[in-house]
Amino acid sequence: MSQCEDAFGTYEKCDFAEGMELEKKEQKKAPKGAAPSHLPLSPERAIALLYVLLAVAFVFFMALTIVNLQRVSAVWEELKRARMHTESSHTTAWYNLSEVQHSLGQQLSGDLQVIQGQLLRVSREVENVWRNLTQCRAECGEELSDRLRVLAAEKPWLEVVLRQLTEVEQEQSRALALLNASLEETRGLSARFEALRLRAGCPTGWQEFATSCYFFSTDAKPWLTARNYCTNHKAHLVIIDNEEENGFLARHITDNQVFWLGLSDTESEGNWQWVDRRSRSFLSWNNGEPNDAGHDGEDCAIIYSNGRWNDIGCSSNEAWICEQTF
Ligand code: MFB
Ligand code: CA
Ligand code: CA
Repeated sequence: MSQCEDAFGTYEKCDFAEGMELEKKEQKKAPKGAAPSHLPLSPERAIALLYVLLAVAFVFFMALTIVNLQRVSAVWEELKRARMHTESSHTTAWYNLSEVQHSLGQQLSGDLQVIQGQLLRVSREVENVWRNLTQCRAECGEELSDRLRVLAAEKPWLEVVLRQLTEVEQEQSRALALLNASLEETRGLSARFEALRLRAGCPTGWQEFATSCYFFSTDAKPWLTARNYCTNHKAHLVIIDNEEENGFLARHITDNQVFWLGLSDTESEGNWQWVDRRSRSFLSWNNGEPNDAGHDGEDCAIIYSNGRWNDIGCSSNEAWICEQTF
């Protein structure tokens, strides 16, 4: 029987030993440390790997623990800071609260004193008023009864005055009615006068055009004298408002005639003004005029037969035109 055979001829035990024997032979052949061909790792190696894994795990665990410890200590620090901050803010808040309480207490006590003072003043005033009322009741009562006595005595006189006032009021209404009537009559009279005047037209020797009457003088005077003549005849030196009026006047002037206009710049050189001091847009100056010619200047306006105007010295003797507007 071979080494490997047992009594029953099985090869079981022998197989293992044989395997081991084979293994050892293999082992001897294989390089040092290499795993047996049919096992993944040798037990030594597996243990070593285990140890290494354990070590790595331990190191990792330690690293994690350290990191967590650091975080915990950081959080702890933060908590400590927060607690300190909270405590300091509580202290501050508590201090502020006590300050506010103190100032409110002072303010309230101050206000209380003021209100007490005002209440005292009001109560004194009420007392005075009450005293005056009581006193007045006595005096006013007497005064009122005196006044009533006086009024009773004056009543007849007041009734007379009242009657007179009523009569005066009636008189006033009658006077008003008369005034209205006379106003109406005056209106009627002025309308009739107007109609008469329209029918009568312009005064004798005056020319009518549009809504005016015009007087063309036959003699010659300085500008101021001519102006006064027109004023004395309820008129004014002619004022020309438009081309039609200017043309009407020119048609009543012969070639060698000129007439004063109610236009001058005596007051302010270059500012030509009509005698009614109202500004107008219509102008009919001759070419190059007004030129204020000569040593003494020219401040009064004349009109030629062609309807053109010129400025000449106001002291010159010229004919003039008066205008009466109705
Ligand atoms: C001038 C005129 C002036 C005098 C002079 C005789 O015109 O501007 O007012 O009338 O003539 C050229
Ligand atoms: Ca002038
Ligand atoms: Ca001139």
